[in-house]
Amino acid sequence: MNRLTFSLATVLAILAAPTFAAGAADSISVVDPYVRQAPPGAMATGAFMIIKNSGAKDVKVVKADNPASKLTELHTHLNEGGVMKMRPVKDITVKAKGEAVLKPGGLHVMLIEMKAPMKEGDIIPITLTFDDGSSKKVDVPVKKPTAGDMPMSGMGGMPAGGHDMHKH
Ligand SMILES: [Cu+2]
Repeated sequence: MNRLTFSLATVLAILAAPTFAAGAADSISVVDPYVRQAPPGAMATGAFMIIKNSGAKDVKVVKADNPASKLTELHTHLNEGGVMKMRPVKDITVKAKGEAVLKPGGLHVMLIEMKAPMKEGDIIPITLTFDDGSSKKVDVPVKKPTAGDMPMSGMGGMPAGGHDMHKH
């Protein structure tokens, strides 16, 4: 009997799930998303996109998730004493009727500990969760980095060993 009750609750929870998708996610659209193809052996890479908010209220992205890496974090780059460093951020605000730009050298979604090598054209589904609990799945294509994409000068000749986390 307990098991039946539990199962019923589970089914109801699943049925109810689409209700939670309504909300902030409805006013959010994502433009030009891409994951930068990680160099061979790199442990981590970044995902970039423009997140637009057509709603009348600010929306915060509080979490990102994806099945291709063990960890997914929201990051930004900060200039600390002339050195660009990545730092996790608690959330990313998308202003009402505005947008948040995730780009190399700035805010990004960090994919840490890739489970498998990625190649150009792979699609990585990234789920963004917003502060009201609603969420949106974005299919993000993998792109090769281009020269103009590299935000940090002077990094090109450095060996990757131990510095993967700081490479983008
Ligand atoms: Cu990062």
